[in-house]
Amino acid sequence: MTDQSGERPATVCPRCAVGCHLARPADGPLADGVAGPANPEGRLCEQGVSAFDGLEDDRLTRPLVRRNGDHEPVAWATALEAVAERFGAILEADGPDALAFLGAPHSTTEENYLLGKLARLVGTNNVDNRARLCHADTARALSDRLGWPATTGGLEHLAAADVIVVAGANPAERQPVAFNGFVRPAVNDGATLVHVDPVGNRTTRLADVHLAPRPGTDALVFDLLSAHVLDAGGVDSSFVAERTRGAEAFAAALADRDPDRVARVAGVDRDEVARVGDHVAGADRVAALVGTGIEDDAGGGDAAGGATAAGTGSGSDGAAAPGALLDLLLLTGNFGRPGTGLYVLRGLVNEQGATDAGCVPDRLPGHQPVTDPAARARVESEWGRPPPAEPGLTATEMLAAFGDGIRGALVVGENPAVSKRESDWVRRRLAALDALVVLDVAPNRTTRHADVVLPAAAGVEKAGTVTSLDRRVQRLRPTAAPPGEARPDFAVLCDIGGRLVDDADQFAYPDVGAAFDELARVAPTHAGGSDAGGRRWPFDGDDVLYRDAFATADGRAPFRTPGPVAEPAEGDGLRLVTGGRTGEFAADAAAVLRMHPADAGERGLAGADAVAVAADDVAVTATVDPDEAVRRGTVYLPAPVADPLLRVGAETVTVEPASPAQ
Ligand SMILES: Nc1nc2c(c(=O)[nH]1)N[C@H]1C(S)=C(S)[C@@H](COP(=O)(O)OP(=O)(O)OC[C@H]3O[C@@H](n4cnc5c(=O)[nH]c(N)nc54)[C@H](O)[C@@H]3O)O[C@H]1N2
Ligand SMILES: Nc1nc2c(c(=O)[nH]1)N[C@H]1C(S)=C(S)[C@@H](COP(=O)(O)OP(=O)(O)OC[C@H]3O[C@@H](n4cnc5c(=O)[nH]c(N)nc54)[C@H](O)[C@@H]3O)O[C@H]1N2
Ligand code: SF4
Ligand SMILES: [Mo]
Repeated sequence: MTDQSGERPATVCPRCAVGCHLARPADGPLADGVAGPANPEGRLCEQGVSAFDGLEDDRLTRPLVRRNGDHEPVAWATALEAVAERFGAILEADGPDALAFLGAPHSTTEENYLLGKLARLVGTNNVDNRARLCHADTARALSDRLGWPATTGGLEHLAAADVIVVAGANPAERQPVAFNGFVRPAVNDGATLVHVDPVGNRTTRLADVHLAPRPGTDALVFDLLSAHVLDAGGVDSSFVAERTRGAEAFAAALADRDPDRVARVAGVDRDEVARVGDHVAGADRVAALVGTGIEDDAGGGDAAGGATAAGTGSGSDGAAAPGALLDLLLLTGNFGRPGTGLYVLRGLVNEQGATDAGCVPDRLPGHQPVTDPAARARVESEWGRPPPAEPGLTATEMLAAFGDGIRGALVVGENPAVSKRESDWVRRRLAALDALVVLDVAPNRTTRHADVVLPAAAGVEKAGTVTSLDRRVQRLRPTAAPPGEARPDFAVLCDIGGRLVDDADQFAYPDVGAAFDELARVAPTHAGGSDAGGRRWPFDGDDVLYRDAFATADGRAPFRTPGPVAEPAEGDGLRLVTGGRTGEFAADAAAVLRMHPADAGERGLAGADAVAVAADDVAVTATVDPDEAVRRGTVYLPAPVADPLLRVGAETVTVEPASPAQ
């Protein structure tokens, strides 16, 4: 894999989980696209072409240790000794569960595997990766009901779809190469695109139908579609009989609902839902693509699942919307064939791989429960000792326990001081630790709190594998040496492991490939994968999951039993919806407030008017963009602009002309 001239090694774009191939620019700042499975014509999006831009600026180039309040550059050996000493003292005084390991959706699968192994050999399951939470509800619905928390088919299979439903996502802007390379051609070829989003966006422009439900009511919309399919005779009866469980109870629960009332609660037009239902019932193949918008915490206050002291990592009934979408696909037999199934539009480059590798508190590598005796035995035969049997804390729970039950943390490639919504609270938690060790490519607000800062190589400077949003395991190749003394996370984690665990040989790998081979021996996802470059897991299966059976105990997928329909809580003000990302690495976004022209008119507002968008005593200013694609009663701000509102948990906002005097 090289660029066209055959000279510069190509690697995988570090910017998102589509997995395009690219090479370092020959001259100038812009990366060269290289043909790969996700970008067969070598196309890149704006983010991808800038993947090398600024990479040399503002990097961590030397290990730092805090002495008398200030960070001092030290030799690697000194820094690593400091890590061993501080974590060693915590282990001795408070035991292994007083440590937290936070990784690493930017890091390779092998690096995440090492982080999980390190935590477990130290003696704790307190290991998690933050980005996992972006799609937590969808992943949970998939693993609970179908078997694997992952996209069921390949991007190229979308060519076979007759109907594509995009819900709570904006792939035209967030995963542009996948959208333009696979969704757009399918639609141009006649597939029907349905966009479910309270706010229209660039994805909507290609859609045949736009359903704009009240935020948070997607489950009701998908259930309405299922009810329509049941009425219209669109059920795939043999699929339902042979491959599922609980269809009768599901149908009975839907039959108990008054569809007019459900449509009113969801704020959708029944006839329009019926039209979409007819498309779905009449199609041979339906695929659904979902993003962060159908997660339980999407919409207003906490769009990216911020940390709260209560801990929101698990246990809620949040998977209603993805669950209802699965029901619709099951009812219509839309799994196990190309052009069907559920696609999780994952964000960060290796969100999928970090989870696959076991960088999660309740799962060993390959999504095996930490409580499963066979999985525990497989791991023990490689690691020399069994992992702890009780699931550990989620990232959110760990943060809440910082300075309390948790005394020390190793943070790999995460920036919780920014990426958690309640950042002031998070900063206090970080400051309350006895020992914070941060391994990162660049200084950020989290490194400021660290006792030890370790400089990491960036994605384009290292080897290993990452897994795309459609389960493709792809090799990274170093395109340049890391600056200064920065080293790949892999090497650093080996050094830390060698100092922290009793059996130092467990972290003596000749190369990254040896760790991949070990992962392939313990993780069913990666079994048979020593020659994995470019294939999808499971390597011993085929590209489309669940051709003949689901990966559940009896091979069947259960329907859920829908509960009663609650009336929407009608608060005052306009419902705030945001999209995109904030944080130190987010692109600049224009401060434009999109709102329905009627909502603008009621407030005496016209296009380009300056307004204050406020909740509690927090306000941001923006200019009005009247837009009929925005659901009435809802307003849309880019997340970077909405950040101050999101931080106070605003779900609804008031919009008033900005008073120039202030
Ligand atoms: N250019 C660029 N691309 C990126 C990123 C980036 O920062 N910049 N980040 C990457 C990352 S980490 C991620 S996680 C992905 C995110 O990718 P997406 O999930 O596609 O991101 P958003 O643009 O936030 O889209 C969420 C959509 O959900 C809608 N929404 C809000 N509430 C609801 C609801 O209740 N129901 C429904 N149906 N929709 C709702 C919003 O209006 C919005 O259009 O993007 C990745 N790609
Ligand atoms: N306030 C707010 N919170 C958010 C979001 C938001 O938009 N606003 N978005 C949410 C979403 S969608 C996501 S995915 C998460 C992202 O949350 P985070 O993963 O915490 O945030 P990032 O800024 O993507 O990256 C964190 C760090 O990884 C480092 N890094 C990059 N590559 C490597 C590497 O190879 N090795 C190491 N060691 N470090 C590396 C970067 O320098 C950066 O400091 O945040 C969520 N939370
Ligand atoms: S779509 Fe994603 S992987 Fe492809 S070039 Fe853009 S940011 Fe990179
Ligand atoms: Mo994300």
